[in-house]
Amino acid sequence: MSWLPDDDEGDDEGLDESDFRARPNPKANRPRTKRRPAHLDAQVARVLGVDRGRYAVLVGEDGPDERDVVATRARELRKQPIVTGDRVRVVGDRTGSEGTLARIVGIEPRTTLLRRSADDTDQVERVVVANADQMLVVVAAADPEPRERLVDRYLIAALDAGIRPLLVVTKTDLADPSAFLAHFDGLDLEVFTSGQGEMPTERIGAALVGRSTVFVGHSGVGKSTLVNALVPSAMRATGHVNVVTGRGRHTSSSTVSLRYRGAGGTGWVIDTPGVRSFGLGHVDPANVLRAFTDLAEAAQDCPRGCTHLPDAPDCAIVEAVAEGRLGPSAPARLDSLQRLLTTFAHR
Ligand SMILES: Nc1nc2c(ncn2[C@@H]2O[C@H](COP(=O)(O)OP(=O)(O)OP(=O)(O)O)[C@@H](O)[C@H]2O)c(=O)[nH]1
Ligand SMILES: [Mg+2]
Repeated sequence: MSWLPDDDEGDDEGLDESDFRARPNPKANRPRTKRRPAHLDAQVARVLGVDRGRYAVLVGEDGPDERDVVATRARELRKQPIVTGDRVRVVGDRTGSEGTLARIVGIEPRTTLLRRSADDTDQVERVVVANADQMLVVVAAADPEPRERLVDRYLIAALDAGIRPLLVVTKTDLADPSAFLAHFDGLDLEVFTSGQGEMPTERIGAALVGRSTVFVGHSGVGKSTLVNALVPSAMRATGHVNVVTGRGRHTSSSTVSLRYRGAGGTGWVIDTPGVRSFGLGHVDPANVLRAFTDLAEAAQDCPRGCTHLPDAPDCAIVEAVAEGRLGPSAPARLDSLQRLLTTFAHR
């Protein structure tokens, strides 16, 4: 008999009489956790996607027996989010044959966790993706109109999570993105431009090698279109943008991880659904500052509680930049930092 039910959805409905009889302490609320098997034969797998309690996982990655397996989650993990990009321990039937289900019994420690909240005051975080080390922020030059504050939000979330941001402006066949891009001059940010018939798949592909890159952006900006160009087997559905509202149709409804295979090597691409808002309720602004290494160092001489904004009294960063101590590119970087902090403060 298995100690754990196959399905994660029920709470205690999986218990039967024999479970109760076997309880060492009938009054204990959670006796079963004590009897949890060690799962010595568990295998580490990569979560590729999640759909209504079922997880598509990749077992034996890069080995001769690499295969896609469908898994459920063990009951003891039912309160923990398991998301695309997670590395999990699986037991049970891992053949991947039609109709079989393996079971996830543990989550490996995460290197990064990209989170968002529904809105900025909401402390409840939703985990978007685990273990990504890059974020490609996708924004359209037009249709839908680009909004720098939304890009700022993604950048803040990335810097907070310790994820390296990249930016791509799509639909350059529809509008010239130069004025929009000027906003991001002061950031250490690799920028790509893409248009119909001239997608920079090789350049973007080179940036994907050896990394796990999550594609984020409003609905309709062309995330899935890019993913399909980079991973031809992906066949992600793409949708039209409503001509009246200028909004996308939320074509992609789930987050999936796909393998990029390019001339220079392989990487992971994670396509996400466009979201209307990317709340920053959980972000610590200190992490944003930390991403601007030299400015963060200067900030050590700031008064306690310094906001580093232009009107902050005795801000050591502002002074160091004004005195030219941080080099010629520092003013632009300070502008960017202040913009991000302002976006954050007014959230
Ligand atoms: N003109 C033009 N249209 C593009 C370009 N890239 C994508 N599109 C179109 O934009 C529409 C939306 O593209 P998708 O790839 O579905 O956008 P998405 O970001 O995945 O949207 P969601 O899945 O809803 O979040 C489709 O009709 C694409 O053909 C481009 O460079 N130029
Ligand atoms: Mg999509």
